[in-house]
Amino acid sequence: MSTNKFNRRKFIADSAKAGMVLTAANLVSSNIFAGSSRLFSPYTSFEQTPLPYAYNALESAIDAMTMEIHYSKHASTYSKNAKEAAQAEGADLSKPIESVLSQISKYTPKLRNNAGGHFNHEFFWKSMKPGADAKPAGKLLAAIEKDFNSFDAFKTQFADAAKNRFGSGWAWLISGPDKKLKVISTPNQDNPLMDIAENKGTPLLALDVWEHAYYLRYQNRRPEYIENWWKVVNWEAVAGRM
Ligand code: MN3
Repeated sequence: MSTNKFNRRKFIADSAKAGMVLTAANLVSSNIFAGSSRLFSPYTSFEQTPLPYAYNALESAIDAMTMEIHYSKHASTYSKNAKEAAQAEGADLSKPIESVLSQISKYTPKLRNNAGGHFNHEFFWKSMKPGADAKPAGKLLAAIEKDFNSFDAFKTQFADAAKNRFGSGWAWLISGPDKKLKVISTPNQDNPLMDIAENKGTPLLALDVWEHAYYLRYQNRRPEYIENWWKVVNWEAVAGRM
């Protein structure tokens, strides 16, 4: 384990012990995240990062053409427009995008939509992997069973949030300010890190239910997309965000 990684973990552990409220803004302002340690940062820059698998790797749930258009057209446009809007509005592009999201009410709808869109997609790609396990294990499974009664009850609640989000938006599993796990959904490209969010918290898992995410294979059958999507959820990544 690198020194940077160790220091960050130790900082987070010590801060949690001290009962500090960890917001994106105060983590970002900490020296631990300055300079080269940004390379190891769990935070999101304004730049699009490479997809962690091939376009056709998630075929059991999402076809290659959808992945390619989604990543190389839709998501790359959010990144480009977020940078453009951040520059025009005087937001600091060298800081993680989380710090902009935490005070998004200060900015225009263009930055809200595109910074949200960029963060949400970076988060979404890393929430999936080929050959995923059917369910989580360890602490994450225990926390889900505690807060939703069972893993199946959680899946039903999450799928319902995704199905019932009218129009375009996202379904989320978050850890709320009370540290309880909660299922929520957001409209458009909003997310639970935004100061304007109805339900704020740390995002653990996200599902894109915009039609561009599933229409080529599933057309109007959003529930079928959601059902198949469980096959590619990267539970290790979700657990790592707790
Ligand atoms: Mn999308």
